[in-house]
Amino acid sequence: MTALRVHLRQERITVAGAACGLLALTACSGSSGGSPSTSAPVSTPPPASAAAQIVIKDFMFGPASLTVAPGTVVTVRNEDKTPHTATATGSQAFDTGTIAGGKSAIFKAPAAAGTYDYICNIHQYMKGKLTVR
Ligand SMILES: [Cu+2]
Repeated sequence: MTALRVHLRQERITVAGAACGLLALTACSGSSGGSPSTSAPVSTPPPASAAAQIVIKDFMFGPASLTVAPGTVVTVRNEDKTPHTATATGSQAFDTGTIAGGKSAIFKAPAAAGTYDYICNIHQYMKGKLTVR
């Protein structure tokens, strides 16, 4: 009656959906009955939106407006020769510090949903917007 069991399991997986990956491997992968595919400490592979990038080029942030999930690690790449920063205004929710020309820095998006304006501290007319939701 393995077929029936597999069938039931598939239904469960379908219902469990995304939660499946978060729960321990036992819930999802123990079906083959034999060799427990251990390894892989559950470091929860991040969802697709968990990495984001801002590129600074010609004294502009690109994209000028970026939406990310809370806590997303955002890489800021400076493709200019001039140093820049990506610094949240007001809230001071994040700040890359000075990024030398050709270098990158990262910051973590705030945990709180909202819209965060940021600027380059060195060239304060450079403006960007980070939306967290
Ligand atoms: Cu700048």
